[in-house]
Amino acid sequence: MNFLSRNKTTDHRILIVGGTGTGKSTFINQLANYFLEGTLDKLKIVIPTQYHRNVTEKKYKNKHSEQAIVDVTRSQTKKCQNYSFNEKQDPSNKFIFIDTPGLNDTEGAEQDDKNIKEVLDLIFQFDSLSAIIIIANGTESRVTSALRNIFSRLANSLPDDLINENLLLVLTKCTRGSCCFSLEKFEEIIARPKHVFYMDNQAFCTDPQKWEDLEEREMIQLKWDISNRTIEKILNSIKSMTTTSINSFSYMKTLRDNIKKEILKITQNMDMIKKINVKSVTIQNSLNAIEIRKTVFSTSIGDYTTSNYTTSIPFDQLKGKDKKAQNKIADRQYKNLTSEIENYKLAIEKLDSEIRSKYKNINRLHGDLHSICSRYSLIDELQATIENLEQSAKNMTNINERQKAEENIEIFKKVHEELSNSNNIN
Ligand SMILES: Nc1nc2c(ncn2[C@@H]2O[C@H](COP(=O)(O)OP(=O)(O)O)[C@@H](O)[C@H]2O)c(=O)[nH]1
Ligand SMILES: [Mg+2]
Repeated sequence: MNFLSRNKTTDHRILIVGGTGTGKSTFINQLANYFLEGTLDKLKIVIPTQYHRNVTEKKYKNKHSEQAIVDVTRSQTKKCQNYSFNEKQDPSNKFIFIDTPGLNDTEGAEQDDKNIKEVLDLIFQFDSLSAIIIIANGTESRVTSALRNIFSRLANSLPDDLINENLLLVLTKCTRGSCCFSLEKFEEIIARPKHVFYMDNQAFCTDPQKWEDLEEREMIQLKWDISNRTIEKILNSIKSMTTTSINSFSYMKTLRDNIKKEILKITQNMDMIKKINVKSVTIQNSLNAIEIRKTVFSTSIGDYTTSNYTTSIPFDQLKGKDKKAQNKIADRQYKNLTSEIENYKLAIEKLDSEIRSKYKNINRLHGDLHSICSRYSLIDELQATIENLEQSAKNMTNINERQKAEENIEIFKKVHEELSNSNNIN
């Protein structure tokens, strides 16, 4: 079955991802100037920056949510924002760029998860995606852990075809000559991009007052022209790419959701089994007590202080017929409890067999998912879930709540172990 039906479309949706501070917003400003024909004397600003705090284009006002314009170490984009532009030569060609929140930043894993969810939820609303542009700082040689993190989280949820065929890498703050980014490492750790581009979008990053210096201005103008030519190349390469239909995303989402449901059911069953086991132990204790009582009755030398009677008269002082009655009561209780235990055993067996079939389902679903997205790792996802649960358990002050959370973690660890041992899943 081919889930990845590919359509030609004039709406090109391009996801822009990258670590915080790599230059995503600046790249979008440069794009805006390409489409809206901005010049150094009349810059078009769609996302405010340190030197250009006002959005010049009405259409894009209030879109941005840049929080701390001067503080580049903080993630400045909280929500995904779309910036759509029509091609100058052929306005029926629409490019929709999606600026994503900078991930793995100062706000920790939980915020990253929210951000990734935000990105994926947004993608699922479209009907297609044309390309993913990874923006990385070309002056850094290594692949940052931020990029590695974002990518692995995203690639977990995106079809291989999209990553293998529609990935572009834009290295910012550099030219091809001055770039020290290791492409080899990028390919090794992330993926092989279809094309690599180099940009130094300095017009947005330097104080315009300094452009009064003629040489400085010349240099900025040169970089500006090169950036525009690079954008043209980027757009051409996007146009030449086939678009991945969103059907494959939603199918993947369904598979993932079903896996989650099965795991939830397993954990609920395991929790139930645990509770039944606790009850069984109590009943087994009562059974043992009755057993002792029955021995007492059968030897007839019972000591009422150690046995449980339904009468307060010591057993050896009871009349024959009362002894018989007591014996009968004990027998009845014994039978009831034995059948109760039997029922619990059956209930556990049923829950157990349900668990086994859920594991089988997970294996099957995982196989289907893996054939579309080889980077998907259920084990890693479970591990992350466990770490998140552990983190929140640590912050719990209520002892009961904490104990409940710890029991829950134990259960997830068991599921993790069981699935790690499954050949299909690794
Ligand atoms: N020299 C230079 N600086 C850049 C470039 N792109 C971004 N910057 C600077 O890098 C910082 C972060 O850029 P920004 O676009 O906000 O990054 P984002 O967090 O990925 O959106 C800002 O100070 C920018 O001025 C570039 O191409 N060249
Ligand atoms: Mg930004």
